[in-house]
Amino acid sequence: MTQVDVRQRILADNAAAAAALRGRFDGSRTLVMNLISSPGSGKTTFIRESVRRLEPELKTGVIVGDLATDNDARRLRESGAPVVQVTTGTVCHLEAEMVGRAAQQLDLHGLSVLIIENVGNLVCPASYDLGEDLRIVLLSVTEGEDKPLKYPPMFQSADVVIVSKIDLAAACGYDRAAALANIRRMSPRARVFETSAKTGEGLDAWREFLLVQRQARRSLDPLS
Ligand SMILES: Nc1nc2c(ncn2[C@@H]2O[C@H](COP(=O)(O)OP(=O)(O)OP(=O)(O)O)[C@@H](O)[C@H]2O)c(=O)[nH]1
Ligand SMILES: [Mg+2]
Repeated sequence: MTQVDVRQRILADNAAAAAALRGRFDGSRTLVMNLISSPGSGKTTFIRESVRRLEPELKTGVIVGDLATDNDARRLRESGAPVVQVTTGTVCHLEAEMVGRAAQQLDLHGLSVLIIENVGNLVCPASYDLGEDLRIVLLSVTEGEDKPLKYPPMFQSADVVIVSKIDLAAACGYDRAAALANIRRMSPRARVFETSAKTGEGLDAWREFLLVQRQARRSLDPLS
């Protein structure tokens, strides 16, 4: 087998595992999000603040992936949500099979929303479907406005782009118009939210969006 064959085989196996996982999520009617960004863009902080705003109306669980440590799981448990940490060792992304095993530790039927925090990386996670309903890509104002142009697969596959840390915009000379133009170009179908997990700016609009998404998820099901 060539390297290309091996990669295709791995992606095909992941696609099959993701399809099975999507079936489980459909069965429990859980709205599932896959959150992806560079290391340190603010995923864990954003999830913690999202959970605080969704509970108790929408019961939310979290699966969090990192190469090592359970630091993020410990931080997220402070929100009161059930959290499962996946440590990937040397693997730079989450795979559907890892998420499937982690999800066995959660009561999916009791969860309205499941947030998956992927490993901090703007490249590899783009190729791995996790059975999610929404792929959310975070871009913090400290990273540079050109990131959407440099990492096309990630931004092209985004359903939502979250611009994070906007409280730091002035301090780092963030060019908002340029960043939004680049996001629009690479993620034309994505909804965009400009947020700060420190000040709470933009998080009410994000919450409203999730309430609508959750309702749409439920109404697909004639039993709900
Ligand atoms: N000023 C400001 N700082 C933030 C905000 N969100 C996160 N931070 C800080 O940014 C740093 C990284 O935040 P995390 O939430 O750990 O980022 P992450 O993307 O989960 O990091 P990894 O999981 O390691 O990839 C921390 O020091 C946070 O306090 C924000 O909205 N504003
Ligand atoms: Mg994190």
